[in-house]
Amino acid sequence: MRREASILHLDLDAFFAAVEQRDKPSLRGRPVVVGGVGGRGVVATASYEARAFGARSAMSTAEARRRCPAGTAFLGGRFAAYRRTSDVVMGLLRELSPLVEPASLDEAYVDLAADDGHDLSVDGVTEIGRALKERIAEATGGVTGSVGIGTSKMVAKIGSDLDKPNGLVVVAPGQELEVLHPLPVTRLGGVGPATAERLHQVGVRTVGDLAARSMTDLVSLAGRAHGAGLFALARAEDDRPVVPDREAKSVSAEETFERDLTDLAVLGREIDAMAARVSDRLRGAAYSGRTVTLKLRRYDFTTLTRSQTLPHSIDDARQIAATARRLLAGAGTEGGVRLLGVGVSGLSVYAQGDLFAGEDDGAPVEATAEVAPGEAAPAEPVAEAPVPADKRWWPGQDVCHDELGAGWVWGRGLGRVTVRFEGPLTAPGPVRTLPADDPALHAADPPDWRTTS
Ligand code: TTP
Ligand code: MG
Repeated sequence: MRREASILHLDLDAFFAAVEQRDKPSLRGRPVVVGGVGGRGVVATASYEARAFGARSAMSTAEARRRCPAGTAFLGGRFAAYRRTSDVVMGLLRELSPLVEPASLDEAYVDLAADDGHDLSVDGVTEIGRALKERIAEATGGVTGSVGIGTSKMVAKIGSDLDKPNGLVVVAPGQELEVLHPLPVTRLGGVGPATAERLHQVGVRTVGDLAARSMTDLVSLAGRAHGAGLFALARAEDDRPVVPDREAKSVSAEETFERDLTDLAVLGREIDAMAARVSDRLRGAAYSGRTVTLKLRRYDFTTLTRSQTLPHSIDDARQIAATARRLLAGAGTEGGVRLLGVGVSGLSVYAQGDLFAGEDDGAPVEATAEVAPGEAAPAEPVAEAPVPADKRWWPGQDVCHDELGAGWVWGRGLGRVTVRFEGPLTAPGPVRTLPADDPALHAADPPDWRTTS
């Protein structure tokens, strides 16, 4: 561990939702949920206003709709806008140090010791964090971030999460255990639900409880490598360096079983859980991939991999799981399986609107934000045959109308589309309902939030 608190971790607050609120002034200060808007969609994130009602990442959108009040906006994702905002933030981090390691679109580590201009005293790094937060909010048009600074990556990351949103936590050298030990073990990276369950069963709930266990105990609970890792983390021992510009080539998850498994149904459930983890990580980094790989170690330690390349990129847990299950069925489970892994490679960055493709169940969807008095009412879905033209539009999408200007899709009924005409630099704007096949209405690029650029 370092002597100085020289590792900074930044995590933007409610990132996708914050970008939506920046670009859609009528949604500022209101509950916003970003994710799959179709019948089986999943929440990517919720604004803090929506979290107050219980909306959370990875919850089904249907559940979030039940929890959130009328007036909550449910929007699809606009990855081009998120990536552009992310690039601006990563640029600011690179001004602080040449050693910046992006961990996802909204998260990065910075090694402050790699630039000798910095005062690395506690006061010095506190000022660096404060000034950085201010510059981020200004450069992004109001997206805020939370910063943690400490002697290791683990401590910095835990710090950035301690006082969200818009937090700044500096863990002074020597104070690591005081901060760590009261926290639940699930706050440590690498303690998933299965490990947490096993730890709870033996009375380990906090990191402090974990630190009280011997290495032998932890190895018998979690296996050799994982147990040793937990032992170190509970003591705040983490000497992982900040590695600049690590570009993901694949995203994978794997699991070793305590006993060899043969039951296809049980293995199928394991695959589903791993596919969900892979999908979360892909989405967090705004990637999707075309090749799904299954890794399988048999009872006799022979290891094989099987992969399938699909015609288009995917990030959806169900599609990843379905492909991996097919690969497993092809490989066979005779004799028992000791380890399974699921990975996605051949990664590409999302195109705008791709995010939740494949989840559309054809039902009319709209952002469901309420309309202020005096504004045009949104389209009621009308009893007529669905017009394919309305499939082009999805809630939250950027559009431009030849006469009415720039705006975003507020909702689409059968054969109609409702647009709110506003942008990041305008006041909240009016909504208008148009035919979905209006030739004057076009899909558009994300608006620029900077007045000069
Ligand atoms: P997070 O940093 O985990 O979440 P957040 O920024 O929305 O909220 P906060 O950090 O304030 O708690 O993830 C960053 C973005 O990644 C998030 O805005 C949306 C996306 N994401 C998903 O698509 N699916 C997920 O399950 C999670 C957790 C995040
Ligand atoms: Mg975040």
